[in-house]
Amino acid sequence: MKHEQPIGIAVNQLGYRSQDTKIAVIPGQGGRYHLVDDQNGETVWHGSTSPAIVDAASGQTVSRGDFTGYEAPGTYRIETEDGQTSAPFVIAESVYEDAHRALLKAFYYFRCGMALDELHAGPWKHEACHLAPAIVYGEESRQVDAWGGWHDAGDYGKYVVPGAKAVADLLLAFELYPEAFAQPLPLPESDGAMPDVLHECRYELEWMQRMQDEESGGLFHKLTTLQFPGGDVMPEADTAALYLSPISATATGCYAAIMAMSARIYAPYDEPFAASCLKAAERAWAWLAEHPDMPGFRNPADIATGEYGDGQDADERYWAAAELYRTTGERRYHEAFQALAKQNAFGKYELGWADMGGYGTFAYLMSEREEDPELAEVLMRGLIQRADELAAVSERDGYGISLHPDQYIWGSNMLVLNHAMLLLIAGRLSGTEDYESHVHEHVHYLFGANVMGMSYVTGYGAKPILYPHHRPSEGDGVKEPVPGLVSGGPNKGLQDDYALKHLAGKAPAASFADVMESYSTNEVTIYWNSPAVLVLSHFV
Ligand code: G3I
Ligand code: 9MR
Ligand code: ZN
Repeated sequence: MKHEQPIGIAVNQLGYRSQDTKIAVIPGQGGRYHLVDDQNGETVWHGSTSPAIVDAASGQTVSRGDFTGYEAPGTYRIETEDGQTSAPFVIAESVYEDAHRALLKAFYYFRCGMALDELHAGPWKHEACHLAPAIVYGEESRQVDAWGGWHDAGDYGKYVVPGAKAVADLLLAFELYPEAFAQPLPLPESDGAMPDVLHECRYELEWMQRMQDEESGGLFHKLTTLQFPGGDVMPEADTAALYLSPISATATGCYAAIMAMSARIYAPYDEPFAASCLKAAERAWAWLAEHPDMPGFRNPADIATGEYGDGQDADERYWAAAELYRTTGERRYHEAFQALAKQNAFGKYELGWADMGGYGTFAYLMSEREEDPELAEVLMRGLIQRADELAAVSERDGYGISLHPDQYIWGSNMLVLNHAMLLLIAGRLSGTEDYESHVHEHVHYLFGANVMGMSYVTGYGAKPILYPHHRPSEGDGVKEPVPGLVSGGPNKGLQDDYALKHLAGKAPAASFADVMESYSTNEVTIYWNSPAVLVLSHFV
């Protein structure tokens, strides 16, 4: 069992790109500090920190040393006059290439239903898993073969809603930054024609298509065993019966959205697949129209796996309408979008698995159809307002990020990355660079400039997390965890036994433990990786 080390000067452990914002977070009152060449100990630059502040999320007194002005490549450390020294870090032209590839490659490691071979998985290879057809819950004699897709997380469940968020981030990343995906990963499917990010997403999208009920067009909410398997069970050893949980409107809504988005993005590469996506989206939309008032999904009494419950499906419908409109230009989808946009019951700028309105807003704003400039204007203004709010919180935060203390919840790193994503897209759509430095600090936080002094990505940084809640990493007999996985991060909610016992009383941003047992702080998921891929795409 591992505990945090005493925390020193926090830096981005991957290093800093020459032109980026560079801020070291220094415990204590601050004062003069030096940037020292790590090889020869010579001071290359010195400065004075900002006045110390009490960081609301950690309760620590910290000051900030801004050495953005120093750009020369090399390996350095920060030293203060009261004797503190940071870990060494680089300044270089590029620092994120390997991490970006690993964050994307992680999706291959999450694959279900095929053997991961040594050529592509190295020591983390394993046999094929979860190939048995699934029993339709409540119709025990009916089975559906929904093999494939990605495992959700440290468990082996496959859930439509978080899968849609993950694919949305990856496809958006590709739409916004195609050049970031020019190199092969490689994957078994790499063909030099279609970028690997699209191959990887297709693996999940084809699974989702198997999750669409042939009879009604609605989406089974999830495919899981009844209970979670033990913490070190490899996927191929998890052979309990698989069940399809009942159809939900949230799953069907975000499926319609992601399929419509895919129809557009895959069209230049694979016309038949794109056509199958559009057909799937239209069928799901028809189901939604026939089911205007669905109760939110709840786990059936004897299914204990992840619920992804969500009583609000208007945001998923809003996203679906936006994507269907953007892809087809059909008036009926535009009208549906206009009507849903009038509702105030859901957020238009949220990018989580429960609240997906932000994807609808992005799709509408990125569409070139311009049929309702007034609505586009309102949505754009709201986006800028949200970005300004996030920037203002970041300005006051000791570590330069946009989370309020009460936002250190389960998967807080997703919020960090979603916010960075929103800042990037708001900047891009409004043509301002005002948010850029805040985005840098969110990335620096992920890779070590945080209260724990840890990189929250396995395998990356001088002090990366080592014991994620991830069954293959626990069960495979390989010392190092599967690389490129984003940990959930600090969660003040104390929602597992380890956290209850060991983290009570800690500040929100310090409510984290790099131990396997702590699934509510240190699990990994596809939808915590996906916004990291998008954000890093901006930097490669
Ligand atoms: O939204 C409320 C917020 O209003 C409130 O202030 C805050 C205070 O605690 O809680 C917020 O809700 C939290 C919610 O996540 C936010 O998304 C809940 O407390 C918290 O319990 C909930 O956690 C979810 C967790 O499952 C338990 O249901 C995580 O988001 C979700 O990522 C996680 O997903 C699990 C799957 O079930 C199974 N597979 C692994 C996966 C990752 O751990
Ligand atoms: O491993 C499970 C993890 O993927 C989930 O996020 C988490 C919450 O639903 O539950 C974990 O499983 C734990 C179960 O809920 C309680 N017993 C211990 C399990 C961890 O091995
Ligand atoms: Zn599997």
